[in-house]
Amino acid sequence: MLTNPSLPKLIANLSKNAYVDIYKEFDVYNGYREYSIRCQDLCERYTDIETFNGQGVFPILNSEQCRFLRELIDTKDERLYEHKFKVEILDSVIAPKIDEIILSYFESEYIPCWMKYYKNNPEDLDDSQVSFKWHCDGGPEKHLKILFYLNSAEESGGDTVLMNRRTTFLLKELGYLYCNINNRTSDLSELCKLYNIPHNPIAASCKEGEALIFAPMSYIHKGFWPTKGPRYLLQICLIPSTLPWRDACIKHKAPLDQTSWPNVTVT
Ligand SMILES: O=C(O)CCC(=O)C(=O)O
Ligand SMILES: [Fe+2]
Repeated sequence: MLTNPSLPKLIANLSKNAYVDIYKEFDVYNGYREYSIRCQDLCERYTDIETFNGQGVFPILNSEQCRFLRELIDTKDERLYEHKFKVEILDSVIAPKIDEIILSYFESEYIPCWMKYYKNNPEDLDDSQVSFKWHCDGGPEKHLKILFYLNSAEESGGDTVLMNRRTTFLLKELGYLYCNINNRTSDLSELCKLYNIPHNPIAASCKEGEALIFAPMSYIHKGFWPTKGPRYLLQICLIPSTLPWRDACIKHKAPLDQTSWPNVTVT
């Protein structure tokens, strides 16, 4: 099992240009920057809500919807993998309020590329889980994650913690972000202190039915393993799309999935 790397090891493994390499890989070589501009050019919708700055918590689902989704996870319901059912669920969770926020962020249509259902139990705590250590996700610069909390952070003791854009940028420049995955740590306070980087973790502390929407390349974050009871979560990853998501999900097959968009996993 991995243990937290000590400060000297953390420093020795800083990887200065790693964030530039990620940008080059996805946005330049794989064409995501051009693609996102093309999606913007083709977009026929406009929202006049104030531009979403890349992170926020919004009340979206009611208790009935949360209970329904928790039961599907508990029973590992086979319907979760069925195309029609996936679209029905997406329809109910991508409510008009959230659609406007997403639209204002991408300035284009978007598609959910995958959705994951989680039930994390306190007793399954596993130190090697890399999402529970400080990181930014790898991918195209402009992508979004939505974490629907299907029960409250207070009830489970689990959470998602983020630091602001400035700290994230400084930790990219320092070479912590996108360093070797085994070198991630769940405590950055000492490293930040040493390099004069503001250490400002804030827990999202979502209530049941609230959604944390954030740009996972722009905000360093980590999950916090539940301590009191299971944490139920639905996580959806979004990228820009030339077509509205319903049309795209219906017309095109997803990579890695023989059936349909979006890929679904239950853990
Ligand atoms: O589980 C969480 O709260 C965060 C998950 C995460 O950061 C990830 O899956 O990349
Ligand atoms: Fe993440």
